[in-house]
Amino acid sequence: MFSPRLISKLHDAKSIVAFTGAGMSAESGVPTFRGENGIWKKFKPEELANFDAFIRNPDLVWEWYKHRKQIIRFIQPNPGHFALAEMEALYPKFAVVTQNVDNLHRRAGNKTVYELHGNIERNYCIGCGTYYSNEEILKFESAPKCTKCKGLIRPDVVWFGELLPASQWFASLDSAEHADVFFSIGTSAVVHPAASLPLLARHAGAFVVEINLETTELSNQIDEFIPGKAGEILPELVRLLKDSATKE
Ligand code: BJW
Ligand code: ZN
Repeated sequence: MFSPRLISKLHDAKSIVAFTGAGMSAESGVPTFRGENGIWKKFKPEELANFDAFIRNPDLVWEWYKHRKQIIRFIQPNPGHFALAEMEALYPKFAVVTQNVDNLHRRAGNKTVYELHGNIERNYCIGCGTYYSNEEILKFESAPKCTKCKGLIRPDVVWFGELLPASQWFASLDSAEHADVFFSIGTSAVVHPAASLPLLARHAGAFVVEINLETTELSNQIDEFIPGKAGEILPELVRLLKDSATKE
């Protein structure tokens, strides 16, 4: 499953980046966005994942996020997440750069996690910026309002047309530019600017590996494509790395 070239690159590597998308959490039971089982088969992204849609129909957007928040509350990290947490301990520099908003990488134990599209467990008032936890607002049937200024409360996620959080973006850029091996895992790599990171890393010298159930636009522009489930491939890879470390 793993080429000798990849194993040798991982053996020599000092700095690793795992860039993840919705496919990373699919085996935990979080629906992906696109494709056959994608959540956007049922809802159009332009109706829900942008600020204008929220202002036009806050209750509909709230209903959609409430549904997803409730899914995320009751799921667990999968073996792929735990494998990335184990991998972090094997390298001097290791960063998870995630497009996911589900917080599963931190829950699995990864310490350096950059969240490019926010975090669905946080919410803030669009009027005064006060933060609210899910516990405080999940009881509401319709879009919750701020207790201080009556402004609408939105999830702290990045919608289309919005800028990515600057600190997370620049830290991700920096880690991509300095990565020896860069994994792109479970993402269709169509949403920019996040999707530019794998090729940016490659141009900066990283060995770029994609793990996905199916090929993407990225697949023929990188060093190695590994077909299959992240939750199966990553634990196998970590087992191999640990075995080779103990034999040295
Ligand atoms: C498995 C698996 C298993 C399944 N194992 N694999 C042209 C060029 C550049 C940019 C643009 C452009 N036109 C428009 C834009 C801007 C836009 C954009 O990129 N649009 C494209 C769709 C064209 N980008 C933006 O608007 C961004 N902001 C921005 O650019 O700011 C500058 C700006 C300012 C003002 C005006 C214009 C620009 C913001 C993007 C925000 C994205 N937000 C979302 C929603 C987050 C909140 C929420 O969760 O509700 O983020 S959209 C959605 O897509 C979500 C995801 O993070 C993101 C990426 O999806 P991902 O993770 O790749 O999931 P899928 O479902 O697509 O793929 C899953 C993959 O997993 C598949 O490949 C499966 O095969 C695989 N898989 N099971 C391994 N077990
Ligand atoms: Zn407020």
